[in-house]
Amino acid sequence: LIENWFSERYSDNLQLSFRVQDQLLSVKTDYQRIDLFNTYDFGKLLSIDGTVQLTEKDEYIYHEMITMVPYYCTAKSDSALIIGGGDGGAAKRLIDLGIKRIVNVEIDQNVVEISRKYFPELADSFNNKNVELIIGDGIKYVKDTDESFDLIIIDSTDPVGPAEGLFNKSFYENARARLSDDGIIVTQSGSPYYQPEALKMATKGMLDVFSNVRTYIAFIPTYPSGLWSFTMASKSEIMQRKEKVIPGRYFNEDVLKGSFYLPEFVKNII
Ligand code: AG3
Repeated sequence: LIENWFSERYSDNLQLSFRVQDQLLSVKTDYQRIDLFNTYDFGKLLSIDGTVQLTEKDEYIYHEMITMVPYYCTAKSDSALIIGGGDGGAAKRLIDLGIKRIVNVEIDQNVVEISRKYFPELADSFNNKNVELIIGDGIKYVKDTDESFDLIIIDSTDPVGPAEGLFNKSFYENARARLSDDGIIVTQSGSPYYQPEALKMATKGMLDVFSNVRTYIAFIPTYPSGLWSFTMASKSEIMQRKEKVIPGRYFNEDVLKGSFYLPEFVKNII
């Protein structure tokens, strides 16, 4: 933190900086370093290992897109598993979508505690009767559980450090075994511009295990380049649900269709 600016480094020669009022917290946990800032333009900002995870102002874009797109692409979604997502933002949208059984497996208890204190509107989802919060390793959880889910949502950090094991064939194989026949698994897959390897890893890993894999994109101003990718997969053909689309703040019927239309350079990665 230099002169009250927090910066996320994209490369040796480029970073995005947020001017901050103050730093609220900095902790080194067993898994990662977590920092929290009060920024001028985006409200509270949570970073993990120097990378922006969420801000108060634009978290809705990421959280709507990682939940609502796959939701409207499944025939039914009675149950969902979230891996990561310790802030509660993804669980919150799944509750709003009416999903009755939500299991959220977060590896780092500190993320949950910090969110409870600083992002209570998000973490409040962990008090909902439909949500079961498990502090544990998602990779191990998909191996050990015998429950199956209509939606599996991987709301992880970038594929370096603790989240690396969430982007490979062996993880996707175990996750597939926990997915119902028409279910969908989705992962955040990085910035196509600055992190093409993340998108490549997710696509390749899912294609190793699933016959249907689709990439979609969203505009997220606080993430590297602003252009963000998500990759989803299913055992069965992916089709839009026959149900009226209820808009969020970013997501709507047009976004549901349009987010699958990819720029040529993105198509060339996958
Ligand atoms: N998880 C995805 C964050 C990835 C951001 N990467 C980066 N800034 N380099 C977000 C957690 C919100 N639930």
